[in-house]
Amino acid sequence: MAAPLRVTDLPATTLTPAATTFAGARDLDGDGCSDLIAVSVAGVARTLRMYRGTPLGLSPSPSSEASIDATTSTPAPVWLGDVNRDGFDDVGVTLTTEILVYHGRTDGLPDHPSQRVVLRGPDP
Ligand SMILES: [Ca+2]
Ligand SMILES: [Ca+2]
Repeated sequence: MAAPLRVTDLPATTLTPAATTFAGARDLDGDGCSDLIAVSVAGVARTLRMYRGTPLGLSPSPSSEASIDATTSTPAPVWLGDVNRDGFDDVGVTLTTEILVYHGRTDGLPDHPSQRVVLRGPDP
């Protein structure tokens, strides 16, 4: 009987740059492989990055990225499904009171969000 495989025996894939929060697995670019999306925080900069899934596994380097115009300390990415029904999965970044929506496309992430959704409007 073979010895059980330990996690530390597996080759490691290190994401660069380091990510703070992440979400997987949907297909942002529509190539049939699920992708990883991650947010990194460096000083005042918040960046959303896509790490492409491939038949050989997850790429350790981002294939596309978008800056997040927010000062929230820990923006969190979330898959939204295909909100605009164009065949590409879409990504949201949750901030304190709003969600920024990035529509998927063959290039991966667009440079800027396509929509800003305020979670709570003014009281009636
Ligand atoms: Ca993909
Ligand atoms: Ca879509």
